[in-house]
Amino acid sequence: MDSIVFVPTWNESQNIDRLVRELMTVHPEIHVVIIDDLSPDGTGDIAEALKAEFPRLHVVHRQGPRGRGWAGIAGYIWGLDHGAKFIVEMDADFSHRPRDLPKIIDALQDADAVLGSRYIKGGKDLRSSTTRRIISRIANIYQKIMFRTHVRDCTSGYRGYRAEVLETIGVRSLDRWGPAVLSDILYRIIREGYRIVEVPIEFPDREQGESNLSFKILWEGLLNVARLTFRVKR
Ligand SMILES: Nc1nc2c(ncn2[C@@H]2O[C@H](COP(=O)(O)OP(=O)(O)OP(=O)(O)O)[C@@H](O)[C@H]2O)c(=O)[nH]1
Ligand SMILES: [Mg+2]
Repeated sequence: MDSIVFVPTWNESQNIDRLVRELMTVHPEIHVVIIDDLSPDGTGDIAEALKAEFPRLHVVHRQGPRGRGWAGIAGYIWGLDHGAKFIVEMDADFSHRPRDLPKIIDALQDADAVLGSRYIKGGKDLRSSTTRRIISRIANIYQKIMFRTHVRDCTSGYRGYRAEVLETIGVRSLDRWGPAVLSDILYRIIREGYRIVEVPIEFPDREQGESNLSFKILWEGLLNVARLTFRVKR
């Protein structure tokens, strides 16, 4: 398979059906992989049922403790083990718009990693909460300074990678429970000198369902960037 997009899900039963349908429509060949952590609201069952309709849909039901980070790592490894050339990750809640997917895959033709960016020309953070927009801005400035990078949207979770990049940076041996895994990946990609391209995305509020953001996630994100920068082991 050429390209996959994987979507970590936790209680996304209100979004999953429409998301799968839209992803299948926006790209005629892409394989969609749902990485669900046995969501109690039945997201995994809904996804499983959709497989009959969409042969390009795959569902991983993770056992054990849940986590956006571990689900992401499972997604990278799924793509590598299935011979994908391009591996894209995105959220299930329509903050990441399916219609932006072809743009990310196109840009991967000439890049090692592609980030959907809110902070370049044409990109927008459309969320209604000023606090959330400010937190994201500050988190980005902090990470940009710490990693000494030209990347504008370091914390974006709408991203694509060439498979060999993920293999080289050692995603198989990563162990991170939360979304901070995105920093682990970006840090390693920057350090290896890979070519990173940003494409503009609009980032609206989640359409349905409940937020997973917590103080614990923010704190872990802050700490992880410092750990990486100062090369502190775990
Ligand atoms: N598999 C898995 N996915 C998760 C977990 N936590 C969050 N996710 C998914 O990761 C993606 C990002 O989570 P969100 O809840 O949208 O986090 P956010 O964007 O910071 O916050 P909101 O948009 O306000 O909800 C979504 O697709 C979630 O369903 C988890 O523990 N396991
Ligand atoms: Mg979200």
